[in-house]
Amino acid sequence: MQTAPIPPECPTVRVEDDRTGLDIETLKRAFLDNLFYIQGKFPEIATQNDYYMALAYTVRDRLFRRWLNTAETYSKQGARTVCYLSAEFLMGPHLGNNLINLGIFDTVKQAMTELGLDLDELFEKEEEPGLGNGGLGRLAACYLDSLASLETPSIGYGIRYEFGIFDQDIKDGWQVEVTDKWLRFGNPWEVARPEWEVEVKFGGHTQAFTDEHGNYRVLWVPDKVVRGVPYDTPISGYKVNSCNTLRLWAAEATDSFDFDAFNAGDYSGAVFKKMESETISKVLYPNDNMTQGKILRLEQQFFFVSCSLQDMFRILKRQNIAIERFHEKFTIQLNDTHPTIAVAELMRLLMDEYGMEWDKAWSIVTSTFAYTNHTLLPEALERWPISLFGSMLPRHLEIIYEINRHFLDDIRIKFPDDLDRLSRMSLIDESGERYVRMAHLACVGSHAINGVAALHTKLLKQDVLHDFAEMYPEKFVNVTNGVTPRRFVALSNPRLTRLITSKIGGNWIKHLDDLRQLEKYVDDTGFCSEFRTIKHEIKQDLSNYIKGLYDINVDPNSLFDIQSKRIHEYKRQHLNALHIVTLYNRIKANPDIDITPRTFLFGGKAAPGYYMAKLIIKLINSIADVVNRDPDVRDRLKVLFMKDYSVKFAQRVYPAADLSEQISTAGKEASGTGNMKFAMNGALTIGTLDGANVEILEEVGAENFFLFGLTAEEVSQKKAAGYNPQDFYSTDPELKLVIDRISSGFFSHGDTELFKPLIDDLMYHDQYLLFADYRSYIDCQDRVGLTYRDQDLWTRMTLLNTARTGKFSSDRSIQDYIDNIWHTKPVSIDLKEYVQGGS
Ligand code: 4GP
Repeated sequence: MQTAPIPPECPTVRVEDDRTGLDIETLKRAFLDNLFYIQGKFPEIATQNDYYMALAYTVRDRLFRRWLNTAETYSKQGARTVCYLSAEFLMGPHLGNNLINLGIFDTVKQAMTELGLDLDELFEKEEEPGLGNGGLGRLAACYLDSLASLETPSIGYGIRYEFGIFDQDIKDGWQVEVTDKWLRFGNPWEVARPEWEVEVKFGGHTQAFTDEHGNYRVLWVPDKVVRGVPYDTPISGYKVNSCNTLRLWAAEATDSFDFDAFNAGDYSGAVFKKMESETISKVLYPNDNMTQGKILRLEQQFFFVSCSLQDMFRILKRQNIAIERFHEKFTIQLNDTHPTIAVAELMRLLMDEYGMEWDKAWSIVTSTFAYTNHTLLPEALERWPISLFGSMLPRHLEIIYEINRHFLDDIRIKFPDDLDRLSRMSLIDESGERYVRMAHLACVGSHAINGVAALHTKLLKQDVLHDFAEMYPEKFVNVTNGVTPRRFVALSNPRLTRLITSKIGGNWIKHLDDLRQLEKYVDDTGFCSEFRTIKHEIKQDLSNYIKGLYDINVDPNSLFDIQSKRIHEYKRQHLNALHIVTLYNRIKANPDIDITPRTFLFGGKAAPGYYMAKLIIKLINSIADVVNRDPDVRDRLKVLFMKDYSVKFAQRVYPAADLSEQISTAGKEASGTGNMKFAMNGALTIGTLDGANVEILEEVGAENFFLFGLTAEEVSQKKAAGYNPQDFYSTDPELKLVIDRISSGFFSHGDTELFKPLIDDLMYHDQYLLFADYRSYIDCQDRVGLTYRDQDLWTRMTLLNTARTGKFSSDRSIQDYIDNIWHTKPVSIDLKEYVQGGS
């Protein structure tokens, strides 16, 4: 690559110490400098937002040196790189996390204090980039943190949605969606790189021709071209110099104005074209574990995939690496099927743009991709109607047909005369209207396929991808999810972090297995009492916060029973609600009953089009209205739906929990990651044998876990045998009373219609087996209540939970991906001085 020569008269420019220094005085000076020169303010007239921005730039400066060093080193070494393709990255606020990773949290806090500012207040000012829905997007963010911390060259590729996940308001108990304008005050963490923009084609038709060597070639003549502009965000690693990149693509019109139309007086026509192109990256689809099948969604997927692959070719070129070595340079992880069109797009680029023949291209493609499945729910399996697909991506449809032709031949050879199998496995669903099956394309085009917890991978092989497991047993691996202890312990829970570090040193933040050393303090009453005191203080903080937001008193001495995650029937927030009503009924029957005081906290968003999920929110709020006001309850029960759950808010919630509700129907939750965050922070889990709960139980020990409910196998058997929820309703008087109370309008001002859809669904279908698990759940909750009364025992159990969650660090997950799928090597980065110009 050509670099511009530096004129000889140019003076030597050192990268200033004020932009790199980590001591308190330098940080203060740099902060005031940024306030003045970037925000254009001095302290007397600066707002809290100005201060936040000035601090963000101060921290960003410190990252830049590491970022450029890292890029330069990777580039020089041509290092093998993980490309993590994901339609979602739910990053959470950057500031605190970067302070932790740079090891300057305490210094910066002190610097701010000396300037009369409160770091926690500045944190509150950060608009978090909510570019994801839930588990899948947050996992991608944890993985970027671990990739950098493990010094692994990597790029996260995704979409820079202008509007991320909606803000949630609650009005009259119902969820109301509000547009998320996260970019309103600017984003100090990103850098636009318009010089690396690419063009993405859509629609049109294809033309076959013979090239000058007599080879059959195909030309795609699109009818629309959109530009993708990359925005880069530095991703720091924990106490290493590595700083990787998250590259998000924004869509822009090729010419922001159609001047012909403009000159002809058609101003709005000219602007329309621009608007239409930019729609592609406008908004995140707000569904979790569900597809909506909208044309714009497929456009988004193809848009960011094509941009990212073209970017990889640019990198290859710059590093002088032959196209034939694409798969040696890059390993691409497909985060669910959302980026799966990459299989066809890489084929197209290799063949149509670089003239490679089919077999060679196919071998590169299948050596490059690996696919992670995140859900077993049928409504989440992506398939696109052929007609829609073909009109948007005509060349890709041809390529998919050709992949399918080869694939069906392979099946015929391995399983002769099995027509059923052919139609089950085909990339094209031909049972009615014809569809492209994206999961099948992902399986065929990848060399590795993984589920996200042991049980999930087993069920994938048994059910959803059974045929593929028979066809390609060697492709299947399990990689159990993990979460980053930097954000979810060190940053979220500084008190616990200090206590642990005072006993076992600070290495555990990087090597989470070291937490095992805490086990030796389990009989140390001094330590246990500190552990307990800390939990109490954090609960007090959350109570104060809640009081400020909702004007509700919650007692930090009560058991904090928390369920925070997306609202979904399979996650069974309504089972939790049935438990609350059960306790309430017991109090109504006997107001003097001796029960353990509890605070029930819920958090989570419902997809805007998911009626049942929204009704569950309304039900929780309606129960809260009655229970919180009833004098018979005497504050022994408190129920609160915390609105607008976000990463920022989650960081307050995990450390304050006593009990973590992980109560999905067995066989439905692929893994869960909230379950891990709660357990690390010393909450006990009440849960089914589902997803990663199984492994959490294995690690922490059955005696430190509240297990209930049917197993995945029992669930299937029950359904196969003809499950009738009314058998449970009519034989369990407590259940009957709960359902009758809700149906009678007791929680809805006498309105018997409001919750009817929910109740009828439970009475006549109960797809997620709430009634079948009700008794076991209630009995288990009774054990929880009793155990909580023995605070010594409870603390011992929570301590052992924290001590035994080392396995659930995302560092372990990433190491598994590296060892079993990516085969990358760490590249350590030496920090060097930047001196430019001069002689
Ligand atoms: C989620 C799964 O529901 C959750 O169990 C898992 O922990 C998470 O992915 C990360 O693997 N799936 C989705 C989705 O978010 O949209 O399919």
